[in-house]
Amino acid sequence: MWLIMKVFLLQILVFLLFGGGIHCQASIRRLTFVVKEASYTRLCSTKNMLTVNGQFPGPTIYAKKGETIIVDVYNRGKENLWFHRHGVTMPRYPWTDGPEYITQCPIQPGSKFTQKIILSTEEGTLWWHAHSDWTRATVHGAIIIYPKNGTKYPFHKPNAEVPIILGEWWKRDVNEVRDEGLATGADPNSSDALLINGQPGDLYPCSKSGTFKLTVDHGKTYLLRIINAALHEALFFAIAKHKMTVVGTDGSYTKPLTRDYITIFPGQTFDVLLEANQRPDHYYMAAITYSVAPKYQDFYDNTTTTAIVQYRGYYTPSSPPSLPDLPAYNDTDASVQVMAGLRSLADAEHPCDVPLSTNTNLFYTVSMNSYPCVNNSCGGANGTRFSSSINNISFDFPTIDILEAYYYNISGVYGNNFPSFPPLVFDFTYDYLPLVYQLPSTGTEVRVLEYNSTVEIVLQDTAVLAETHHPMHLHGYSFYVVGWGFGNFDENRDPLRYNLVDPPFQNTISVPSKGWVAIRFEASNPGVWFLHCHVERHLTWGMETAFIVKNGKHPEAQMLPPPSDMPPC
Ligand SMILES: *[C@@H]1O[C@H](CO)[C@@H](O)[C@H](O)[C@H]1NC(C)=O
Ligand SMILES: *[C@@H]1O[C@H](CO)[C@@H](O)[C@H](O)[C@H]1NC(C)=O
Ligand SMILES: *[C@@H]1O[C@H](CO)[C@@H](O)[C@H](O)[C@H]1NC(C)=O
Ligand SMILES: *[C@@H]1O[C@H](CO)[C@@H](O)[C@H](O)[C@H]1NC(C)=O
Ligand SMILES: *[C@@H]1O[C@H](CO)[C@@H](O)[C@H](O)[C@H]1NC(C)=O
Ligand SMILES: *[C@@H]1O[C@H](CO)[C@@H](O)[C@H](O)[C@H]1NC(C)=O
Ligand SMILES: *[C@@H]1O[C@H](CO)[C@@H](O)[C@H](O)[C@H]1NC(C)=O
Ligand SMILES: *[C@@H]1O[C@H](CO)[C@@H](O)[C@H](O)[C@H]1NC(C)=O
Ligand SMILES: *[C@@H]1O[C@H](CO)[C@@H](O)[C@H](O)[C@H]1NC(C)=O
Ligand SMILES: [Cu+2]
Repeated sequence: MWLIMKVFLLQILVFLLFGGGIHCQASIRRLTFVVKEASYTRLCSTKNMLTVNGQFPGPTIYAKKGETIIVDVYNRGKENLWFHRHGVTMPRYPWTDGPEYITQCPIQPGSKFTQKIILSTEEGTLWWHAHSDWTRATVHGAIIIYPKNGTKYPFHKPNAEVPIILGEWWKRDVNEVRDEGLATGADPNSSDALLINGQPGDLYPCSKSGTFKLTVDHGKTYLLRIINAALHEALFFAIAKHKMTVVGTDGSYTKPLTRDYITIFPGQTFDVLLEANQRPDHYYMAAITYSVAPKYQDFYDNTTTTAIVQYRGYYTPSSPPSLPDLPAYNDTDASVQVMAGLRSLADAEHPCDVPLSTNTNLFYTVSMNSYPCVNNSCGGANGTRFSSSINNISFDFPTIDILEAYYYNISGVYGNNFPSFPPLVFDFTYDYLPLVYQLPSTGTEVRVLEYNSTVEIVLQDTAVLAETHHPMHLHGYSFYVVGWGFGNFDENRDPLRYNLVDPPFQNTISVPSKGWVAIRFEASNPGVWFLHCHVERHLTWGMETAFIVKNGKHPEAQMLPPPSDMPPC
């Protein structure tokens, strides 16, 4: 009786000290992110740009599996701001997930907002980035999630760990580049450089002194935590004379996969082991764009970014260091080689819970589109204006976020009729589609999912206007990638070849150019969750929608209440 009393009193004390919901957690880590302009020089020119705490790339967040971290965000910039922790599923708490007008209204200049990072099953590498305009070009950083105390990596502990953040650099302000594209209807200018850890590297003017260097000891193993934070470009990445072994992706472990190069699409992360087992020397690691350079869209960044892997010791380094062999920029077969080999670990400690059957089957086409312009006067394909869509709907952002509209029953903000099937069925990947298919409709439509429904989404690229790859990212969930292929999805034949044993568990998957992917998840995280292409200009043009996942019956299957400091709309 006494003991029960004491426990009860202790619980009251804990409640008073830490508030409800946070039980017995000794200390919650709190970080401060001050968003402000800072001046940076690259490629012989200087510009002001938004940063977090004046750092570029931004600060790395270190955490352990299952931890909750609180970030106080101060917006000292001139623009509205949103923050997203890419790949953190935020169980039952979509409130601070981040995408503009989907889960919250902006953090206005001069204001402060507290964001929770609620980690649950994620382990490995994820990242955070701004989710507004194109500011994520400079406002991003790594999230590194270590195993819990008492558990280990499912591979030999590396001697050191290194974030490798890939990005893009424009000499101009990125939002000016975006605005110019929107004004003319054209493809916005491609970046002036690709970056490794914020630096273009030796092959660009005025860049040699800043080149990122990784110093290694012969015989040791390094865990590279590679993030593609580029706005638009899918990247081939390799290290001269060294192989890489992929052991994780998107915050989830994989069976080891050894490759000469990897393809990493915008939004994805790869954990890769590098063995320093070559002759002591200097070697380049390098990244180039993978682009199918579709008709009408020949803008892509064709430059090469490099960093140096430098062995410690006494030797005469080769000059210049050797460059790795990378596939041709347009080698689509090469672009799917990692995806083709990726398997989740699927062992006792890291089980694979792929739904073996599904009760909600969705088929979403992802397309490039165009709007006509008077006298063909726009800068896009054939004088039109570029657009893009999912199931022929180009998404229109509301002015009140969908989550609050849903939670507070505000009508007229969104519709819940997002089609589960394209309105028109045709040979999606045929080269000579009628021009009338290029015009999309517009709308703010979402799809409502019952709590705990088992969902399959087949994402199908089309050749409407122009085929290309689309790295699709889902918020609130990781999903199992059960199948993919080129051409049109065949509902009779293709499901027979699904991997329902050890499919990879990802949050961003690239729909191959003129191909499809099938993903599965169980809708057990109630809330409003964004689905979008992570090629930033495609997002700007409308390639997105959202899911509303309903509450379950049980209180533990329901959304938590909003924080008291939600930014006003
Ligand atoms: C985990 O281990 C670290 C260092 O070994 C220690 O500081 C920390 O208190 C431990 N955390 C828990 C929850 O046991
Ligand atoms: C885009 O590129 C064109 C051609 O190089 C140039 O004239 C224009 O100023 C650029 N615009 C921006 C915003 O960088
Ligand atoms: C890269 O593109 C630019 C302009 O689009 C072109 O002038 C240049 O020749 C290209 N470089 C390579 C190596 O293909
Ligand atoms: C790749 O581009 C080269 C020229 O840059 C072209 O000759 C080749 O046909 C292209 N390959 C594919 C698969 O499109
Ligand atoms: C379109 O072209 C016609 C014929 O050249 C011209 O008369 C008309 O003013 C143009 N319209 C616009 C909006 O530029
Ligand atoms: C471009 O416009 C011309 C003339 O209107 C038309 O013949 C051609 O098919 C169009 N091509 C595309 C891909 O829109
Ligand atoms: C919204 O409507 C639902 C059912 O119509 C109701 O249960 C809920 O209490 C309403 N919420 C608010 C905040 O009005
Ligand atoms: C998309 O919607 C527009 C407008 O309703 C329609 O004209 C067009 O044919 C549709 N295209 C496809 C491929 O469904
Ligand atoms: C949801 O599904 C899981 C596993 O499939 C099950 O354990 C759980 O009881 C279900 N919850 C509800 C509320 O149906
Ligand atoms: Cu896309």
